[in-house]
Parts: sequence; structure tokens; C-alpha cells
Amino acid sequence: MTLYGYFRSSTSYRTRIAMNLKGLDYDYISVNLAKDEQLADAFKSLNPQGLVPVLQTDDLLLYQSPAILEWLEEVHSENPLLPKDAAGRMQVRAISAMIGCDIHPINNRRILQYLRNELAVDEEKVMAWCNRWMSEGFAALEKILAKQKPWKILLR
Ligand SMILES: N[C@@H](CCC(=O)N[C@@H](CS)C(=O)NCC(=O)O)C(=O)O
Repeated sequence: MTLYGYFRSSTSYRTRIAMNLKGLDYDYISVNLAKDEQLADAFKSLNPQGLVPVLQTDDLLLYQSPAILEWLEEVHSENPLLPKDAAGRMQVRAISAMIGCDIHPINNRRILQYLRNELAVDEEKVMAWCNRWMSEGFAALEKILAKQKPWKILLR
């Protein structure tokens, strides 16, 4: 298998972490986001979205890290990523969605570049944008993680 990623990309390292936890052997190809290599035709022929990570197997091209993680879990069941119980799995998926759907996408490089380059937002305001959504998102996440059985919070 070959993983295309970038060292500062959190979606790439969540995929690397899962593959390493499962003890999988793979080659790694760096796509330098700082040089916009993700937008080159060569990479876009792998993923038309121009986003890392991409995982290539002998017969599949996988993209979107949550889908890759689920595929890894289904095909390589060793060292499972998800708990056995349904409530525990729900919790892992909920926490993953907090980061993957609500925090990460609005602070992604292309979003910040759009703010800077297309909307002429100055750097201080771009940082204020990141701080706002990351602080709010991770503060809620910390509260959830502080509970032993966080999915029961709403039942109290
Ligand atoms: N939902 C996608 C998001 C992938 C994504 O946004 N990757 C970022 C790096 S963390 C990227 O490639 N950004 C390129 C850019 O912003 O131009 C996933 O989870 O795989």
C-alpha cells in the first residue's frame, strides 16, 4: 500500500496513526501542501479534490480519511480502532465528527488561503478565526473527554 500525505496534515497523520496501530506495512509519498503539490494534475488524477490523504492499494484508490479509517477497520481487523460496545463506538464516531466535520474543515489550509488571498482578510483576523473555532471545538471536546462515560452526560 502507498499512503500519500503531508507531515503537517492532521488528516494524513490520523491515517498514519491508524495504519501504524494496526501494524501495517506501507510506502509513504509526501505531497507538499506548502508548494501546492496537491493541486498538480498528477495528484489530482488520484484525488480530484486535491486533498491528502490518499491511500493506494493494488486495486483501490481510497480518499477521505474517515472512509479510509473505516476501510482499514473492516479489511484489517487486527488491533481494532473501535470499542466493542455500540455506545463506545458511537462515542468514538461522535468525537471524530467533532474534529473531522466541525473543527478541521473550517480551519483547513485552503479555507485560510481563501480568507487571505480572495477576501483580503489580514493575518491577525485569520488567526482570530482559527482560535475561535478551535478553542470552542476543543473546549467542548475536553468536557466530553473528562467524563468516564461521556455519552451519558445528557441523561443526568
Ligand atoms: N475530509 C477530508 C479532508 C482532507 C483535507 O482537508 N486535507 C488537507 C490537509 S489536512 C489538505 O489536503 N489540504 C489541502 C489544501 O488545503 O489545499 C479527509 O478527512 O480526508
